Amino acid sequence: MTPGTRTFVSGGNTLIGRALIDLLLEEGRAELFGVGRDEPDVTDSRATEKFFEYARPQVVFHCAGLSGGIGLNRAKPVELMRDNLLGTLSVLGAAKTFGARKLVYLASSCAYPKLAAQPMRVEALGTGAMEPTSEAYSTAKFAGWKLCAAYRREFGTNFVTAFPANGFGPHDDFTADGGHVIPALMRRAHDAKERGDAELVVWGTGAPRREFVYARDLARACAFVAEHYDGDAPINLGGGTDLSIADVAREVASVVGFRGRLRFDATKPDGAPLKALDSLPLLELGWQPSYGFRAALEETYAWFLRANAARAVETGRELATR
Ligand code: GFB
Repeated sequence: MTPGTRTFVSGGNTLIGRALIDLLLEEGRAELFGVGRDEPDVTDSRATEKFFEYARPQVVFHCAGLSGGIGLNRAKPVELMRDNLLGTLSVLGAAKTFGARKLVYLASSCAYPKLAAQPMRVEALGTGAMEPTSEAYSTAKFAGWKLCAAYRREFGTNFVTAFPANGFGPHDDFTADGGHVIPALMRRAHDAKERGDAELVVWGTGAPRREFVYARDLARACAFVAEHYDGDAPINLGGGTDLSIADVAREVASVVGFRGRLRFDATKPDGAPLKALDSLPLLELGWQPSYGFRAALEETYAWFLRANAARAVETGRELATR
């Protein structure tokens, strides 16, 4: 990708989409279209076609699609599935119609079978039942992969599918009930510290394990795949840190500075027991993660504090003008 490569990143408001836009802007490696308010509502196929007709992106990263943690997946399966299916149909269709030379579709590690052998290899996809708590969303992400494969087969389009590990970082959903484990725990540990609470509740048993990759590393991996991978097979974006949820909770509490005790609430769901990815194909292509887990957590919390302060000022300003 060069400074003149016409590029569109859908989902500029998503964790990875935003990190990817920031990366491409910082490195000046693309001529970006559809950033911020210019991004079309990709669940509206007509608006998406109109945008592609004007922007004519040569490279497309399809990161758009509502996502959330185990809480949101249990509460809003229809909205999650519908939003992801509509967006993927629109963007892949428009990318084919207007001749994008490369499209990278971001699926999700939850599309793997719940009990897949670890670390999960792409050959395991579709060989067993998915984790029930996120099955609607996971099926939509799985369908996106299959649609990419169908476009490749029928039209020879260079659409590749990437399965990222659990991402975290700035611009994530930090709501206590809707966010993924790291942002949700960070928000709750911060509030507990501010209130002087004696304990912080962690959902589930703490026993499940997850592989975490910092959003800036996932963005770098996406850009790397756009330039170096054209294969039929999907590719895992991992190489991150494999931790138990209990260890994640301890790390988050330590970074936030919450000194109380952790209480594990086993009435909340654990979700998939393990979710580590086999990312050897990506690593063998020459990509390497560049952030350590602790440093990435600290950078995320520093961003959270700035965003929180800005929001407090904004709210304060609103209150003052009432
Ligand atoms: O990150 P998470 O919500 O999603 O949960 P998944 C990971 C683990 O963290 C589960 C535990 O075992 C949760 O029980 N956990 C502990 C918490 N405390 C909390 C908390 O305060 N909030 C949350 N959310 N979890 C997601 C899918 O599965 O993986 C998404 O639901 C997406 O659709 C994502 O695919 C990549 O990792 O279990």
